[in-house]
Amino acid sequence: MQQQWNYEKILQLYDKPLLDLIYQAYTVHQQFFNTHEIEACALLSIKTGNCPEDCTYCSQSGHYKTTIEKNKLLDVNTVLEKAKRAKLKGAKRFCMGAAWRSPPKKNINDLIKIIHAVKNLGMETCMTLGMLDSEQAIKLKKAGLDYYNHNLDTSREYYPNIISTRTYEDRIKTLDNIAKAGLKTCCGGIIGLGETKQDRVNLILELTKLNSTPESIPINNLVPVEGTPLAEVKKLEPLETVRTIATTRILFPKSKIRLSAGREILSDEMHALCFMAGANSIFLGDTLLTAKNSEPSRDMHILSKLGMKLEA
Ligand code: SAM
Ligand code: DTB
Ligand code: SF4
Repeated sequence: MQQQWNYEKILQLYDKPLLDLIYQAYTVHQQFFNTHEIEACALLSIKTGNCPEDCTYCSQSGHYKTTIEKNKLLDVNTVLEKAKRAKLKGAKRFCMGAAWRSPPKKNINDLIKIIHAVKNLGMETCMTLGMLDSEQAIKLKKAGLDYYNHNLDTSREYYPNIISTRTYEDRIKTLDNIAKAGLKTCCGGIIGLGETKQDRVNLILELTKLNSTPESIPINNLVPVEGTPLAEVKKLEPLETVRTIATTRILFPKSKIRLSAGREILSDEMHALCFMAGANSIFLGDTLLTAKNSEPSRDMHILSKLGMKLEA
């Protein structure tokens, strides 16, 4: 847990003149990372739709009428083929997501087989399957899982406007179970949910209060989905994304910060600013879980224009 931060100190950083903030973040970034390299992770939805949770941003919630194709848990060979393709394209970690409140008992053995198969390719594995108790977390760790993604999503104050079926404390409990099992934590949030600047600052503050510092911090920009309550929410000013990333970089100098969902609508120049502000990880591939991602050929072109490359 980081002790020295409070709301006022984080707000002071967040509110700095933008170029000073980016400069400070870049200076911190240079101390711990090669700033010319970006980590590439691939994403696959291994169980899609009919989720009992009511996350107001999500295409997969059973509470809303969206047009996604729903799927039961994919079989191990289908997952393996997708992982092989992702590896060939340069992804070093394979992240698998499932639309569950928590992984059902009957699926645990299949999940273990999937972890073994992807690990055998020499890839790192990450899963995001909803809430975990300590026994589930230990089983996944024993199977060889490297990372578990579970986001706080937004500030504690704004959270009740976004999700009612699981609490902030439920999320923190899962994050504790993940860390205690020895899994690496991937934990961040979404911006552009209609939250205020204060909420973005408070989300970052909440991340500093976790018992275990996340190794990976995804910053998702809302991808608005027709049929969900947030489909028409007012677009976030793009430079707020840069401020959020830069502030997070300064507070978490050693964590990977992932410019996650919502890159498709960001310009090449915005990508450059986000990388300068300290983002050093992306999802590479045509699709995220259900939404379109930025085209891989475009990503490679942006990196080449910036004199950057994918992490080996
Ligand atoms: N179902 C699992 C859970 O929520 O715990 C894992 C998958 S869920 C899709 C993982 C994260 O993706 C969410 O916590 C949220 O931060 C992000 N996400 C989901 N839908 C999104 C959207 N439409 N736009 C941006 N980010 C989104
Ligand atoms: C995370 O924070 N972002 C990823 C990953 N963790 C699993 C998911 C983004 C989902 C974007 C919307 C979609 O594809 O449905
Ligand atoms: Fe379910 Fe995850 Fe979507 Fe929430 S974000 S509705 S838990 S799939």
